[in-house]
Amino acid sequence: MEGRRNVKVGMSLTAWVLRQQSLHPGARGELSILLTHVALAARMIAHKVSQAPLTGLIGQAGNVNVQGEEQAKLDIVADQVFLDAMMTSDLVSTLVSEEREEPAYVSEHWGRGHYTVFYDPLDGSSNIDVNVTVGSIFGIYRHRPNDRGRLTDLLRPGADQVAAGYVMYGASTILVLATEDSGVQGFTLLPEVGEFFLTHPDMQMPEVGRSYSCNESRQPFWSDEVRRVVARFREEEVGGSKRTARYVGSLIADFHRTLLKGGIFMYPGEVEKPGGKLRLMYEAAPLGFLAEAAGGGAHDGRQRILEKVADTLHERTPLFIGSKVDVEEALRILNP
Ligand code: AHM
Ligand code: MG
Repeated sequence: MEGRRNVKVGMSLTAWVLRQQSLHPGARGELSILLTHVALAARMIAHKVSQAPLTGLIGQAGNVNVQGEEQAKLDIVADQVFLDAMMTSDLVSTLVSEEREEPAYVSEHWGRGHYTVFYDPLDGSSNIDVNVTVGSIFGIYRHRPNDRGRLTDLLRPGADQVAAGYVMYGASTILVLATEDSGVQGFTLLPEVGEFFLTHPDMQMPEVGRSYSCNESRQPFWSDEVRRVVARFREEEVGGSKRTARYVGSLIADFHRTLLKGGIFMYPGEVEKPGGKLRLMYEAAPLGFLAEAAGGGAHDGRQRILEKVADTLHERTPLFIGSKVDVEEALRILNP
């Protein structure tokens, strides 16, 4: 594919972004600049996460966010860091964060920047206190000519994203991203140098995997179809051996493993909560964009994640994401 030419392990993120831009004659470089601001936010949040036990950033802030969930101190810090990094790019008119009920930055600057960014600044933040991997997730949309920042302008299908990705704050800090034609590329941060370097070029999800990933304690709340899906993955063999269960409870850690090793991650809807837990615009859609770009699949059980159009900014969606064959198998059981 055009955008993947000359991708070399070890090249810096900055060089990769410039290389991508050079493959698109006529590009104004705006998305390139925006991606370098995402990387800046990633480096700053990585630093805050790694120092959190030393700087008093462990624990809850005492507030409840729009989801009705308690905010960790680092949720608030990461949200502000991400917001500042986007605002200083001067390229974004609208920001929608998991931590903010309303879109930010619309009225002052609408029309000046050509992009809307949806983001979850620190997903899985309940894991911070026990030093387990957390992540930031983002999805970027370029405005259409008649967009004015109305709700309907913001709520577009994930297939419209021009770039999406995540940052994983784990043993290493890894930024995984894809643009429309770049393929999925993974960069690892060298903190002493302050730069990301390409370590995972052209990531492809294995067609089938050996693990399944879901919170099985939710079983009493599932429909019979969802129970059958999970039972199938629990019991069937792949390549002569049984699948194994893997669930960190931190979406980026579970997705990253699925991207590298294959398998399926599921957060299904429940009988009383048909939308499940995860949010479409800043969790499922960016990861769906990456999964499909890596040859995998992402579905809510009835519809491709990338085709879904939300009615509200913080809408939830069931999610079945991972290896193509495994997602298709889940769909066959859900839709007999
Ligand atoms: P958050 O956005 O409030 O951090 O919640 C999302 C997290 C995901 O990281 C993870 O996949 C899921 O919630 C785990 O939920 P559960 O504890 O129900 O298994
Ligand atoms: Mg989240």
